[in-house]
Amino acid sequence: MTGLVTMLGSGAMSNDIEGIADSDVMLVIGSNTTETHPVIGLRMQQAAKEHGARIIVADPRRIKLVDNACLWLNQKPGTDIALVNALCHVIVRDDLVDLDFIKERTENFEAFAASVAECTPEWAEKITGVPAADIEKAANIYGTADRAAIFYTMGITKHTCGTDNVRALANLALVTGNLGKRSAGLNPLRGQNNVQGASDMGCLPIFFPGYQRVDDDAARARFEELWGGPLPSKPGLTATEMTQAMIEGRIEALWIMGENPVISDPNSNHARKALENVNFLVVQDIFLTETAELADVVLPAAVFAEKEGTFTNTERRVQRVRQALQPPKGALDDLTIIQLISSRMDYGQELIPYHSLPGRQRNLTAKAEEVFNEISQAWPALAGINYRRLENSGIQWPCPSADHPGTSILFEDGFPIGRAGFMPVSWKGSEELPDAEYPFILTTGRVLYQYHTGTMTRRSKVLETADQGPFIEINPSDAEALHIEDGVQVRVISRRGKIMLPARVTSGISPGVTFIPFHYKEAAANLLTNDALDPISKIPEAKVCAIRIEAAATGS
Ligand SMILES: Nc1nc2c(c(=O)[nH]1)N[C@H]1C(S)=C(S)[C@@H](COP(=O)(O)OP(=O)(O)OC[C@H]3O[C@@H](n4cnc5c(=O)[nH]c(N)nc54)[C@H](O)[C@@H]3O)O[C@H]1N2
Ligand SMILES: Nc1nc2c(c(=O)[nH]1)N[C@H]1C(S)=C(S)[C@@H](COP(=O)(O)OP(=O)(O)OC[C@H]3O[C@@H](n4cnc5c(=O)[nH]c(N)nc54)[C@H](O)[C@@H]3O)O[C@H]1N2
Ligand SMILES: [Mo]
Repeated sequence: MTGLVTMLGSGAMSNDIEGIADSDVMLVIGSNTTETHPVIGLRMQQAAKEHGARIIVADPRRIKLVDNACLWLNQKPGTDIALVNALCHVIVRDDLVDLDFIKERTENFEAFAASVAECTPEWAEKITGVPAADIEKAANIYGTADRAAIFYTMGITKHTCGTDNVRALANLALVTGNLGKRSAGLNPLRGQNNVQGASDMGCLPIFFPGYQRVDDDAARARFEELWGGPLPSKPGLTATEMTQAMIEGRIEALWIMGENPVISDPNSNHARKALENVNFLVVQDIFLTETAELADVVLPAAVFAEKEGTFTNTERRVQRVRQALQPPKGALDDLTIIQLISSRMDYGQELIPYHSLPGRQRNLTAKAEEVFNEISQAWPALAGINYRRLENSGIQWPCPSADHPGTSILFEDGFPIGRAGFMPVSWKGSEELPDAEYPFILTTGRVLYQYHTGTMTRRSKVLETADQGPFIEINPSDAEALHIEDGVQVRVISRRGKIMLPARVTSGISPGVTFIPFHYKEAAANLLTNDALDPISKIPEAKVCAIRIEAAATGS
């Protein structure tokens, strides 16, 4: 049996952005869409205002999209499985299931139905804090819609139960037949501009390009032939597993390209210690970041506007990027840097045969095109795409042949590996929960004006002026009990670290729950967060840890 999540291993949207306009219902869960995917957020708002689409928001904070929603499920962080299983419970109980779809395209329905039999809305209310009546209402709205789409992002995945959260959502889409049709689907909105392209290319320890597993002998044989050499058959470590490996001295040298883990990794004190334990650290970045400051060698890279290639966006659309500027003196595009280094290692020139030689900027386009042609040989889903076809607009994969128009909606003609299996999941709490000493839940995330560790956005005067800097959201009742007023400095302490920052007192967050954006090095949320990992995806639990809050005027 193949689970839908395995088929969606790519993490891409099953549907397209254009289809948002015609959705009847959108369940937006763990995604602050208007701030983190503003273009898509705007489409959702338009769909609600102009086409009467009904939006259900499931988020522990009153995000802006709640203004356009018919229902806000204000759940406690880390309780999504209970919530989603209860939605499925009602849908099965009230016969809102799509039986034809279940019979023709899925398997394991009986086991799944049995697994949600006990997940009543009343049970879920106790765990999530969402009134049972609202869960009934949400299940009814989603379950009776013709075209219901799910959108989710980090509020779902950044948990020790992140994989199971996604499986629960996949079950919900399957049981209502909301896959393989327009304006529906299961839609994780990808984060960075080209994170989709990076995962497509195999920037994951278990995959060659195109999600072909390194431990699959047939796949490996194809790549060994294409690349003309032996390849490892064992998956490597994920970035998050590397932290522990560095602490234990199992990693001697590390080459970091375009990441700033000193600020972005959970439990930063631990992450910094790990990086300091590496004998030889190379950082390749466009700026001298906090991580680059720890490096033995810093390789200055060119920015996106200074290079050639393609970006693949969240709806699987492959698009050309063209050089608009020359890089500053000393900086090179990432591809050329990699080529220069590999040509000085064992590889020699032979295995990196892109015809334009390293360093020759003039030939960047030719070189990037050569790489692209190799990609279309390596992965059948891109076989039909080439630079000529990308000249004027992007193409959505899979695009298996030169006359194929690309695919805006996945699974329209069925699932690639036969039937999709329901994957029953059961709720269990987050790894670190509040107690007497650390009584609040901290969840973390983003704001509109800043991008992650701020290396880029914090250099922009316009953004820095518009943004209000670090803050912690606290419910008014908690603030009152702690004698904290809006705007005053507070000290926030977890088992791993402490920071100082101003309080933002708001009823947009529930009692007992707090939120800190992780952009600010002067009040780095990740000094507090928990680095416990999801056992399957190895994603850390950035969205739930336990903290204590003190008025900064008291104690030391
Ligand atoms: N302005 C801006 N835009 C960005 C980025 C940025 O840094 N700045 N980063 C980009 C990247 S790489 C990514 S991955 C995306 C991330 O995009 P999002 O996932 O939308 O961003 P976050 O703010 O991390 O979290 C989203 C929401 O999850 C909610 N949440 C927290 N815990 C839970 C929970 O347990 N359950 C549920 N259901 N919700 C929860 C938070 O309240 C928050 O509103 O944004 C991308 N876009
Ligand atoms: N507490 C908490 N922590 C989180 C999250 C959360 O929700 N909560 N979210 C997590 C998520 S989803 C993400 S994606 C990470 C992001 O974490 P990071 O990726 O570490 O954060 P960025 O600040 O985006 O770092 C990207 C770096 O790439 C550099 N760069 C930009 N363009 C180029 C280029 O063309 N070439 C090279 N070589 N470098 C370039 C930038 O200068 C920057 O230093 O943070 C994670 N950390
Ligand atoms: Mo991300």
